Amino acid sequence: KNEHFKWDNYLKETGSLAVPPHCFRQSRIPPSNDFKVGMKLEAHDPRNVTSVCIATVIGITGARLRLRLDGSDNKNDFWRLVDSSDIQPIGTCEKKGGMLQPPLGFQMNASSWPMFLLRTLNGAEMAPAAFFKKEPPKPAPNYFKVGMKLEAVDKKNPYLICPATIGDVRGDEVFITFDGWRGAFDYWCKYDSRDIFPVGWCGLTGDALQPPGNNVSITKRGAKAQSSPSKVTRRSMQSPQKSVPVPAQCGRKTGRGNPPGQSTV
Ligand code: MLZ
Repeated sequence: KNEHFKWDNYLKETGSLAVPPHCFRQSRIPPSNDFKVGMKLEAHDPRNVTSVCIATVIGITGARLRLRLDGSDNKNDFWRLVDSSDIQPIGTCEKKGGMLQPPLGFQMNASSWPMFLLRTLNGAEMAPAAFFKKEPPKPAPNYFKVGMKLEAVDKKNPYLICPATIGDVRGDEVFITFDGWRGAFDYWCKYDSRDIFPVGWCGLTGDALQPPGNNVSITKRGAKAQSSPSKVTRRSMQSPQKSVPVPAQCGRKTGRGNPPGQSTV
């Protein structure tokens, strides 16, 4: 599938290492995805995580499901791994003494929720319990190192998994930067986030790994300069130093190791 992008070559070209698989909260062999479009399940509402809602599988992508909450609109789809603790078979909530909730932004009058729930579950194709896989254990501690490569969900375009580099590490958090893109997509997350994967993950799941952006720096120097955005940002935010009065803007451009004019969208 990912014909045009080869991790092996890319790691060599950039003189970089992959984050070792044991660092991630992901199973070594990706779980099989047995779900089918149209099946229903219970899911935590991403916008209101304490409530459990009914969701429908709208799409299948690698080891992930594209989900839509019943009674919600089509603008708030979200993606979950089949071994995510955010999803469970229908009936789980009730078994635990909980109540299924309308999603945030329920499109009907709140008073119509009980009847809506009844109707949405009536004759629904419920995803069998065996399709839900156990969430892998949390590795301890944070073994990530700056400069290492991985595959990461682009949170602004969550259907995309892209080549990324660890830009910084602080406590149990890691800074995800996307190769060939400016900082617009970067984010901090916990080292045990379910949105980050070892190199080769998409190749194994059949998910489409995006190629890096247009402005990949393939030199070791470039990769190194790219690897510590927080330091660069901090430096660029300081007032110009006495000895070298370089404008902040200029410092940032050179510090990022990226040529100007690359797109962020
Ligand atoms: N704005 C682009 C997607 C950019 C993806 C970047 N991922 C790091 C588009 O909508 O095509």
